[in-house]
Amino acid sequence: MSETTTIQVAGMTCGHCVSAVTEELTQLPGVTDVSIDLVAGGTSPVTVTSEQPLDGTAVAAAVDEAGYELVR
Ligand code: 9UX
Repeated sequence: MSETTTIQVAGMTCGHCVSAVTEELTQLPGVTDVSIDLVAGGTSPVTVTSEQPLDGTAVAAAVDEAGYELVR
């Protein structure tokens, strides 16, 4: 089974930002794909595909670690 979770992340403005968030989220247990639709300078939807439901606290920590803001 795979789960998809879409979160909103603010503060990304370029491809390097996207890479940073992707790398952090990819390290979470069971994550198989991260897809980011960059809205430069705005709030970007981030879709995470995982083999099991994500731990919201871990997701928030990963986004924070990358240096961006989880909006929801
Ligand atoms: Mo370049 Mo993206 O400083 O923050 S990594 S704009």
